[in-house]
Amino acid sequence: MNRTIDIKDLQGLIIRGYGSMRNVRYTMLKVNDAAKARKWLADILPQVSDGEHNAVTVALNMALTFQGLNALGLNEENCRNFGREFREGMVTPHRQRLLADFDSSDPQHWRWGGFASADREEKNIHIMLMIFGKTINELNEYYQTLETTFLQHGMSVVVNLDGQLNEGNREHFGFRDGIAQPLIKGLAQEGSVENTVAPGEFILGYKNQYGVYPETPLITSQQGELSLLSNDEEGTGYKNIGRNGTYLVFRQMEQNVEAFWKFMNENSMAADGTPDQKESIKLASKMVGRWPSGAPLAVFPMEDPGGESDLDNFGYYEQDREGHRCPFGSHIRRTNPRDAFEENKAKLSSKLTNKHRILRRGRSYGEGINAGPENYKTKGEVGLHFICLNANIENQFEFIQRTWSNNPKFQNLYDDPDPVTGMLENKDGQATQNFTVQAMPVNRCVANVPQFVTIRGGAYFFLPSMSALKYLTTL
Ligand code: N7H
Repeated sequence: MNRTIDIKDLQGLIIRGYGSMRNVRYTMLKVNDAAKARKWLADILPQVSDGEHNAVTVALNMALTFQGLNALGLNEENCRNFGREFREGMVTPHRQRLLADFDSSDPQHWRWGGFASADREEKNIHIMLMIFGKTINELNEYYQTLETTFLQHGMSVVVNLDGQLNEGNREHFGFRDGIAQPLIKGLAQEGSVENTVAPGEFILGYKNQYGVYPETPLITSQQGELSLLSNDEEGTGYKNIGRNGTYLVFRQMEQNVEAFWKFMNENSMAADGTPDQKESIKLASKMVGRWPSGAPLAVFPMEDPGGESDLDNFGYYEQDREGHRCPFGSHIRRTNPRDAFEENKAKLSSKLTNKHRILRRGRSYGEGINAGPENYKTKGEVGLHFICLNANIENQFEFIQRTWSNNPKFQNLYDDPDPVTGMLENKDGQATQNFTVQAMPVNRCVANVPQFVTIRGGAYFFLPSMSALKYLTTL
């Protein structure tokens, strides 16, 4: 039996995306004085939003990198007990290959978190503050009060990244986002059994989809006020600093909206070369798997019903086993194949895919223009501050990115990586990257899909529980 989820000990971000607070600032901090930083953390702790209280005007959550734990004073042995991907970070040569961060997405060019940050001490990121505000003024005001205190406590800002939820929750290509999320078993969330996932997939210290506890960091070398932490569920006798916390993946992904819609327009013209907006939107929606309104193609195959749709209670097995509605290679079908994964029956498919789910908490950055086939010139750079939460970065985020999105052979396809997040900029040799639309009597192959998204920064973080944050102040 799983223990009841201790909502009060979770940081709020695990439970909610703070949708009513439209503005966000991600403040990446470097700790220059451990003792002062711990004092600051102790002072600020009452302001951190937990899972129980839903803040209204401003909210604060925080996460740490591996270097950050060390900089706050967690000793080498205890730091070594954290998950390997987190310890190594997002930018080892191995991980660069695994995530396919090449060419303009190469961590060499990243603005933050890349190879340069690993080498240059002043660019090391230790703590990320996630500051949410209902209005931009409320956010700025709250930020000012925080800034005054963290600067006084020996911390410096490496980078500030602002973001927001665009109107209608549309990401910059023009599609309603943030709809599909797994529901956590044991929380009062209503939804289908297929979409309800064991808490241990998203929160450390609870059983996961395999019925076991996910690998969790333990305090094996005595330090700090250990009574603040609970015992390891598996009975090792050590304290579990991971319990009620999780890992957080952050990727700054620039979106080339002009390239996206120009490609859709060029590949949807009528035989005589005249543009066809409707077909352009249809092709883009086939690539995403939902229409701009958010309505899923698996349920609305012919046209966008319009409005705003948050429909998420659907599968592919019964109504779309052949991919004629929502193509196998579309972004949402391959990042969550739901009940139709490979040749498995529905129940088994759901069981397998639920071992690779993520909680998405990202937000857009740059000015939104509500893009479409005739409106694709953005005012400056735009993109997604992609954030996801998972208990095991390798089995969840990295698995989705590598095995499902980057894989051109996904679900018996041939040269088809994820059109949104899997395309390479420079494909080797003669090979092309395509997008296949399954159809009767023949499939349509849309050839030479370019890369629409470029990685500009990123890092792996640990999102501690409220009690683990408190423990860190006692080191
Ligand atoms: Fe994706 N997009 O605008 O095309 N994503 N995504 N994503 N994504 C989703 O269902 C987008 C990225 C997932 O359960 C929607 O809420 C863009 C990464 C998953 O059915 C749209 C970027 C990863 C889902 C987009 C981006 C994922 C999902 C539909 C980057 C993981 C849920 C709205 C710039 C490695 C699938 C919705 C499900 C949905 C877009 C990144 C994963 C519109 C533009 C890096 C699991």
